[in-house]
Amino acid sequence: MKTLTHKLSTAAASVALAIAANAASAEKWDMPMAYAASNFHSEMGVVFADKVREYTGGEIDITVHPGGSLFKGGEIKRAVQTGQAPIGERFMSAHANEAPLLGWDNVPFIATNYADNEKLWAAAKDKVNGQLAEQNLVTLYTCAWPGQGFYFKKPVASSADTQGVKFRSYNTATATFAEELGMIPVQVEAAELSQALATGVAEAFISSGSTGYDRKVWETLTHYYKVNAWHPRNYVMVNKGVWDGLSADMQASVQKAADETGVACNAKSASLADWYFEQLEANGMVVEDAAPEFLAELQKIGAKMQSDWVAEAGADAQAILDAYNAN
Ligand code: PCA
Repeated sequence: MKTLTHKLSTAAASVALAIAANAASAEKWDMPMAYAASNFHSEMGVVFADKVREYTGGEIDITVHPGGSLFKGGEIKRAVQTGQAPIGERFMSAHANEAPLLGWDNVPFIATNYADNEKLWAAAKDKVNGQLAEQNLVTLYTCAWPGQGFYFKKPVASSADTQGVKFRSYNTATATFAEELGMIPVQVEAAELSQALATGVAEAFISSGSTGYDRKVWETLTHYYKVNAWHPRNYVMVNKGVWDGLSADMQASVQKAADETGVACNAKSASLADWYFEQLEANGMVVEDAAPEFLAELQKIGAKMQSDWVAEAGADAQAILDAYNAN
């Protein structure tokens, strides 16, 4: 006759077996992300992972690795394309050097608020996703950064004040912008930004209040000039082979999680934009609108960058702008 203990341990063993079987069938996905763990993009990555677990009944189990800890920002896209990581997140316009169309969200002064950025994405989405599909990537969701403005360590009223300044760029467009202002660009990942500023490798950059806050740039810099030149987007991408290997049901569950997270992430970005400026000010920085003379210079450079982008990215770029302007 079986003892109670024996019965209990048999029950425990079968539960353990069931869990093991489930775990064996669950897909474990490591998801490298480029920005700080406390950044809203990364926090939303965790929300996405939780939703995916829920909607797939635990069959896809995503572990988020923020801050470039698994793959550095600049390596994430290649890692996902080649299947070293099944899924990952990166700054889309960082890839405009390989495919100019991917700089759609980094053309100055086209979409200077969230609503227009959403409209621009609606116009760009199919073409951009088509381009990424050619690179073995499926886009799950995209999320906008707050508007981009300039950080300096002195007051700047026009390009007379920017000559020779060492400028941290994050892609080809920001490097061009800097050069047009007489600055010297050096490309640095957000994860290495504080160090680049502390060591004098860079002394200015363009970004959102978000990255200035994440990187505590008030330790080295003094001024932020609001420009809202553009709202660049991060995107969460999955390897196309991995995606095609999922059942239609699983794809739908993951896409549902992605759609919901994309909406929530953009809303969170918008709700934090002014809060970041308050934090910069609370830490001693001067935060103001760019002076009219400086802004006029930036707009002139922006117009040139827009025609350069269309020349480089071709008919698809023009079609995106036409669709955007038609709405
Ligand atoms: N922060 C990122 C990209 C855009 C932004 O606001 C960065 O500075 O790298």
